[in-house]
Parts: sequence; structure tokens; C-alpha cells
Amino acid sequence: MEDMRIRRIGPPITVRPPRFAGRLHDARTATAVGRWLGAAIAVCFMTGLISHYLQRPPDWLAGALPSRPAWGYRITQGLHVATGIAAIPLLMAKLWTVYPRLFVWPALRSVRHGLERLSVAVLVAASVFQLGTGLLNTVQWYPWPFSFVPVHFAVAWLLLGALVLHIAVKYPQITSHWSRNSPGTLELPAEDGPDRRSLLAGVAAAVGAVTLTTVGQSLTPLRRFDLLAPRHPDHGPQGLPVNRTATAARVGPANVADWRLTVTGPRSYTLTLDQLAALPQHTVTLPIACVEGWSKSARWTGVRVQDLLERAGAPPGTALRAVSLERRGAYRVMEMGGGYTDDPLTLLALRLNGEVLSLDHGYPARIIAPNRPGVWQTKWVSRIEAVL
Ligand SMILES: Nc1nc2c(c(=O)[nH]1)N[C@H]1C(S)=C(S)[C@@H](COP(=O)(O)O)O[C@H]1N2
Ligand SMILES: [Mo]
Repeated sequence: MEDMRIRRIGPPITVRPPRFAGRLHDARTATAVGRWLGAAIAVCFMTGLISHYLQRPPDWLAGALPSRPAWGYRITQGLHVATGIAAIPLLMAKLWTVYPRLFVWPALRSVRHGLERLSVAVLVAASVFQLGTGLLNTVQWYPWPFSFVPVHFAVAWLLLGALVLHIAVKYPQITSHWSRNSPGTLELPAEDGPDRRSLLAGVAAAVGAVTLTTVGQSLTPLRRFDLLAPRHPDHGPQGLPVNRTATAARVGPANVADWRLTVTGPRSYTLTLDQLAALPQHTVTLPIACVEGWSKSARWTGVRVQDLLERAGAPPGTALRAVSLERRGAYRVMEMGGGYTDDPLTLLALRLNGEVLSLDHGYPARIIAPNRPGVWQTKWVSRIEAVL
């Protein structure tokens, strides 16, 4: 049936994969960018684990969490956010360097090749997901239906697994291109050309720029430059940023007017604000280190948590539960292990930098403890329970 045949018009169509010239897409560039990206991800992963376990310790660990060094969480979380931000231009450079591999033909050469490509797909997806969700978390924007912390934590392990596999698979290329003096391979000259040096200098400049314009949110001597940071460490009442304001938490003057502190334990008691202020007061310098990346040190004055628990008849090293006046919110109830309650720096603070706490900073009383994520520095505390 002659007329049923499809007639070909013009020359046969062939799909040509794009051709990539130049040496910026080669294994040496991929290694040069990859080792910095790998280092940033390694630091980000380790500090992320620290943050996770300080924030949500399993029961067996809660009592053993150390309260020193007092500034520990400030450093680790500052590094977590800074390395995560630095990893963004590094990841973009790395993806640009290797994207011609998307066009390798045949796409699947063997089962091993297929598995390798699958692991790279997982690695890319997990990296983009972690850096994207982490960055949005620094600006407290959650445009997704899942809960950030558990998902960010789970995908971190996926990323780690895919990265370890990737390094193992690429180990021969990594070692032969690790440094300028590495032997290189037959098809690649070992020395760096000017184009590669320019690319690497550009990537370094991008990393430097995003770091310098954000790191001042936690590394306060550089705060003048934190143009792109979501928080400026000096902006906020009493010279300290606020994450959740009293208005957002629905705590108004009426809620705190007849405030009492209740402490429960073998000998429970209740104190008015005047009675609390008449107990021995201590002043400590401790940072608020928010998990979102900003941190700032301040001078806090109040009563040692140790003293409050002792007065309730609780033995040294007793864990506590603090309850906020706030009616709703993920951080209304906080638990603290014995390592923190025993530390003389851990206070139920009434004053900040010499002034009575403002309502936004937790008036009448808030917790301040060393080496602790900001989320657990509970504001508007009205009840402390000894957990025996
Ligand atoms: N009751 C209560 N306390 C809270 C919060 C909250 O939402 N509710 N937010 C926490 C977070 S996330 C941080 S970073 C610190 C910030 O303290 P600041 O507002 O005094 O700087 O308070 C913590 N205390
Ligand atoms: Mo926070």
C-alpha cells in the first residue's frame, strides 16, 4: 500500500549532542572545585549533627549534653550556616563543570554505569535540597508542607551516603588531579591553563562575597558587612534581635500583669516577681545563638536555675522542664538536662544588658544557658518543673 508509507521529507534527522570545547569541563576542574565543595559539605554535615543532637537529643543523651564551652553552639551553628551558604556558589560551579556529562552517549553502558549515574542523581538532588531548604530556613520561610528539622536531618544522611559513594567511585580521578603536581592522565595535560585559573578565581571571589556579606550575623566583628544576612546582630529591642515577638506569641501586658513563677519538685513553691528579684542575682555574659544563623552575646542578670531547683528540694543534676506563658508554639515547653541545670551560668534571667527584660525578650523571666541552641532559651517562663 504505497500511500500508507510515511514519506521522508528532507535529510534524516539526527540529534546531535552539544559539543564542549575547552578544558573547564574536565576532571581536573571538577576535582579542584569538588574538594572545596566536599570540605564545605563535611563541615556543614558535622556541625549540623551537633546542632541536631543539642536541639533534639535522644533520651539517653539528654542528661550528658555538655554546657561548655559556653560559646560552643555559637561557633558550630555559625559555621553550619556559613559553610552552607559558601557551598551554594561551589555547588553551582561544580554542576556547571560537570553538566556536559548529562549528554554522555550511550546514556547507560552497563548496570554499574547506571548505578553510578543514579548515585550522582541522588547526590545532586540531595545537595540542592539541603542547600535550598537550609537557605530558606535562615530567612524563616517554609514554602513546603513538611516539617523542616526532621526532613533536613534525614536528607543530610542521604547526601552523606551519596557523597561517600561518589568519592569512592571517582577516587582514581580525584587522586590523579588532586594537585597541580599530580600526574594527570594521558588525555589531560597536568598543568593549569589560564582559563581554569580564572574560573577558580571567580568561584573563590563568589564564595568570598557571599561569606563576607552574611557571616557578620554571627561573627559580629564583621557585622558592618552583613548586607545580605537576614539579621543584623544590633537590630532589635535592647540591642538584640528577636525571633518571635511577644505579639506573634500572643503574650501581652495583660498576660504578665499578675505573673507568678511556680517551681515544682519535692518542695514546690510559687514566687512573685519581687520575691524572685530578692533572691541572689548573678550576671553572666552569654550569647543567644539562633539555629537560623544569627548570634549575639549579651549580659544577663537573674537567679541561678541551680538555686531554684535546690530550693524545691531537687538534688544536684536534676533535669528540668520549663513552661512558657505562650499558649501555642513549638517552643512553649522546653526540657533541659542535668549538665545545664548544674551549670552556674544557667539562669532564669530577669534583666538584659542591665535593663529589665523587654516583653519581646521574654519579660518577666526567661532561660539563658551556655552552649545551647537559641530555640531552647525559653521566653516568658512561668513554670519550672524538676524532672525527677
Ligand atoms: N516561649 C518562647 N521562647 C522562645 C522562642 C519562642 O518561640 N517561644 N523562640 C526562641 C528562639 S528561636 C530564639 S533564637 C530566642 C531568641 O531570643 P530573643 O528574641 O530574646 O533574642 O528565643 C527563643 N525563645
Ligand atoms: Mo532561633
